[in-house]
Order: sequence, then structure tokens, then C-alpha cells
Amino acid sequence: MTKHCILSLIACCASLSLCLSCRQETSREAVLGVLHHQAEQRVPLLGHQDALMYGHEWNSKASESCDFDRSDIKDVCGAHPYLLGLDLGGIETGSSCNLDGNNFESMRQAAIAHHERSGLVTLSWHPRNPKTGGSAWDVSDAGTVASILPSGDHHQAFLGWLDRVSDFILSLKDSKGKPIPVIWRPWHEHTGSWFWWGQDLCTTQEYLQLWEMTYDYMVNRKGLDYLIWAYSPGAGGLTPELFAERYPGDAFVDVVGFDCYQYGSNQSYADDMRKALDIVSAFAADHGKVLAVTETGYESLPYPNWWTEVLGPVLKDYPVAYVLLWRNASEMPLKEKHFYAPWPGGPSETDFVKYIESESVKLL
Ligand code: BMA
Repeated sequence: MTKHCILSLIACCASLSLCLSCRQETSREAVLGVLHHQAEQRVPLLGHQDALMYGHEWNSKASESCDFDRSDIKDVCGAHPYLLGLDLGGIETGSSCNLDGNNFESMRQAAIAHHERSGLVTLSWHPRNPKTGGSAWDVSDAGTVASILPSGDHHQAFLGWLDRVSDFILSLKDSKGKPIPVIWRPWHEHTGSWFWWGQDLCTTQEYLQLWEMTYDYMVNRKGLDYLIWAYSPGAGGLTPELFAERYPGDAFVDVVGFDCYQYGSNQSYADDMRKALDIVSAFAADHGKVLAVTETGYESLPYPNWWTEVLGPVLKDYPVAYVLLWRNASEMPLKEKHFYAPWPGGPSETDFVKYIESESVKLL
């Protein structure tokens, strides 16, 4: 081979690999572009946790062949939520189903089907406690985070958990074999102390190390360099200092948001939302990040005009890229009142349709 041939071969390989990485980069960039655009327009994408898996009165598990084309929101207004939320809790131990009974293979198919319809997917994770073997809510051992960091006894085992999470995400590919960029939201609500990675369960330095280790393993070891990373503390007691304290850094985060639920009056929820949105929108602007409401809702929607009179008026004042409603549980009768989105015949159906028709939020 002549020197000229070798040089052109090297140039060709270099441009091919550039091209491949561009292709991945473009997808990630395209999603970020959509998110920035919606925020600028002040028309958030509407998301719903587990939307295609089950609803208030149905479960995809019950149908023999399922194309994941049903959701409570579509049943109510004819279009799916733009964003599908799914949770990987349980995958770390090799379970076939997640903590809410969704089969992981079905979740994989739902995520792909949603992407093929041009929707976006966001993944959260409620992993079991790697030290005690308890649930994500087992806060009995304040040494759990320390135990999975590089010098801890459970470090190697935990890397195996990250392998399983990463392999699931890597298996999300479109019909052409192209990886699907998802919004990945690990270690959420850490400003509270109800998960083993929460505020009183680890130091700031340990939390930051946990995030960086997760990022490094997934991006650099597993090749997941096309994810969109979301950082989302809880809204309760949020201050600019608290939000910034455990922020992993601009290099490790794309979306900044918070989780905020209504427990009291409409006014107190609106106040909580505005307070959190003031803090996080200012942070997003300063750091050039996307602003999102990463989880919200009012369990069982006891106020029927909640959409147009409570949520809508707050959201319209901020550049929010997306808002994710929590799940409409199908565990009956145990969780009959555990729903956050409308369903046919449910309490807030009419107002939800009105809200959608006002084009203040975007469905698929
Ligand atoms: C909670 C509830 C639980 C569920 C958990 C993880 O808010 O919905 O029933 O197990 O989220 O999805």
C-alpha cells in the first residue's frame, strides 16, 4: 500500500467515525433542540409516567398482543402524551418486572414504539438498597452511598447494577438500529431523606461522587454518550443554595428540574411551584440548561378544574420544556385513588380536554 493510500484510508476512517459520532450527537442535540424550543415557546411537552403500560382501568399485561397504542390520556383526548416516563427500579437485581409490575421487555417495546411515533422517553430509577437489600425507601443505613463508592465494600456489585441499567438503555434502538436518546434522571429527590441516597443519608461530597461515578461508568465505560441527564431535587424546602449544593456540575447535567406534588390547597401548591420555578428557572438561565417539571400532580384530582385553574396558570409564566405527571396506578382496589392524569369518566376529564384545546401543553 502506498503512503498516499494509507493516508486516505486513515482520513476515511476518521471521517466515518466522526460521522457516526455526529449521528449520535445529532440525536441528542435534536432532543435538546426540541426541549429548548418548547421552553422558549412556553408550551411544555406533556409527559405521563407508565402511560403506555397501564391506566386506571386497564393493563397492557392483560392483552395477548400489544402494540402499546393505548394510554389514558389518548382515551380522553385522542393523542398520547409526548413524553413517556418509565422506571427501571428492579432491573438492578435481574428481576423480570420493575417495582410496579411492568415487565422490562414490555417496557423496552413500549419505549421503542413511543420513539417510533416521535415521542420522547424519560427514565427514572428507584433501585433497591445495595447495602441492606431493602427497597429504595430503606433509609436504615446511612452508610449505603459510601459503601458503593470506589473504596466501599459494595462497589463492584453496584457496578454490576449499573451494567444492567446501561444494557437496558443500550437495547433501546430504532428500526434502523440507531440508539434512542432518552432523558435519564437518576438519584432524584435527593434533597429529602426518604431514599437511601437522600440528604441526611450521605454527605454532599458522597452524593457528587455517586453522580460522577454513575456518569463515568455509563458514558465512558458503557458508551452511553447520547443520554440527556436530568437533575431533580424535591421542591419541598428548596432554596437556591440547596439546589446548587449537590448540583453535579454543568458537564454532567442537561436538564434541571424538580419534583413537586400537591398535598394541601390549590394556593399552597401554586406557591410551592412558583417558588421552585423561580429558583430553578434562574439556575437554568445562568447555566444554559433546560428547565423541566420532572414530576408533578395532585393525587386523585379532587379539584376538577385543576388543569386550567391551577397547573396551567403557573406553567404559562415560566419557560418549562416538559412536565411529567405521575402514574395512574392499575393496582385495584389497593391503589384506586393513586392517579394523577385524567381517564375516561375520571374527575377532571372535561377540564383536561379544555386545557389541551387551549394549546398550552403539547401532546404527540
Ligand atoms: C411512587 C408510587 C409508588 C411507586 C413508586 C415508583 O410515587 O407511585 O406506588 O411504586 O412511585 O414508581
